[in-house]
Amino acid sequence: KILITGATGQIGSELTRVLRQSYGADNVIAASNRKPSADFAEPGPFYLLDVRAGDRLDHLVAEHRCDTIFHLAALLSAVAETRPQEAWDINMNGLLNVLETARKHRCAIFFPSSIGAFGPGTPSIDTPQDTLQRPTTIYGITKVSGELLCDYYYRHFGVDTRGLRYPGLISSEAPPGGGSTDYAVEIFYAALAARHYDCFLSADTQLDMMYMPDAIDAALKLMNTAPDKLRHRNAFNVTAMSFTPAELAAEIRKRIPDFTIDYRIDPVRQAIASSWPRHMNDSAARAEWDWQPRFDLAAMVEDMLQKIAVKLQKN
Ligand code: VAH
Repeated sequence: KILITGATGQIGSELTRVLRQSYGADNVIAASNRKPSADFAEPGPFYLLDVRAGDRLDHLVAEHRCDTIFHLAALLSAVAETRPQEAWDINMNGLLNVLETARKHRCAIFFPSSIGAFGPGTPSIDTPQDTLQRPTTIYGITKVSGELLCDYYYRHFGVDTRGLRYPGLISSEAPPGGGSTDYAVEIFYAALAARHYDCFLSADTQLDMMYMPDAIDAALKLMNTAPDKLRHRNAFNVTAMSFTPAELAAEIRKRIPDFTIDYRIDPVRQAIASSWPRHMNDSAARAEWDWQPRFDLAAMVEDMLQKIAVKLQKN
C-alpha cells in the first residue's frame, strides 16, 4: 500500500488519481492538511494529516501497512520566503518524521527536490548532476538538506529513498500554491478568460519546466527502477523543456493571436527565480533509469489550452 502526503496539492492530486487507477483506490491512502475538493482524484481513503505530527503519521502507516510513501507535503518557494521558520518546520521536521516512520516500518520513500536546491553560484546552463549547491532561499535550503537527509537514511539505515529535482511544474488540475514558477500555469487561465496576462517574472527569465503527466511518469519510473541500477538517489536532475515567459507567450499566441502579455515584476519571486538554473543536464536520469519526457513546449501548450478551456466552460 502507498501513502501520499500533500495529496491535495499540485503534484499530489494528479499522482493520487494515477496511482488509484493503477493499484486500486483502497491501496492508495491520501493524506493532507486540508480537505479535498469535490472533484479530488478517484474516491478512496483520505486522512487529515499535518506531517509535523509524527505519531499520527506513524499510526497511519502502521494501520494501513504502507510500504511506500510519496512525501509531497511542503511549503513552496515564494510562500516559504514569507514564513521561513514555519517553512523549515514543515519541510524539515515533516521529512524527518516521514524518514523515521519509513525506518521503523521499512517503507520506500519518494522525495521531490527542486531546481530550487541550486543557487546563484551553480552553473546555470547545462547544470551538472553533481555540482555546487548553495541556494539562497529557505525553500532551497530545505531541499538540499532534504536531499542530504534522504541519502543519510539510505546509507545508515538502509531506507530506500529516491528523489527528483523537479523544474517548474505545469498542470491543468490543482493550481500550484505559492511557487515562483506559478506564472506558467496562471498564464493559460488569463489567456483564455481575458486574452491578457500580467506576468510577475521578467520576459527573459529562462527556467526549466515540465508538464505534470511527465512529472508523474518520472516519479513512478524512478520508484520502479531496480535498486542496483541507481548510482545516484537524492536527487536526480530532470527536465523536459526550458523557456522564458516571452517564449511561452509566443507559443500561446500561435493559438490565440490576440493574446497580450505585460510584465509587472514581483521582486521577491524574480529574485528567487533568478537564482535558479536555466537549463539542467539530466543525463544521469536518462542513463540510470531511462528518463524521457513526452511533452515539449508546443505539445504542453496545446494540451493545457484544451484542458483549461473545458474547465473554464464547466465553471
Ligand atoms: C516552487 N514551483 O517555486 C516550485 C519549484 C521550480 C520551483 O520547486 O516552489
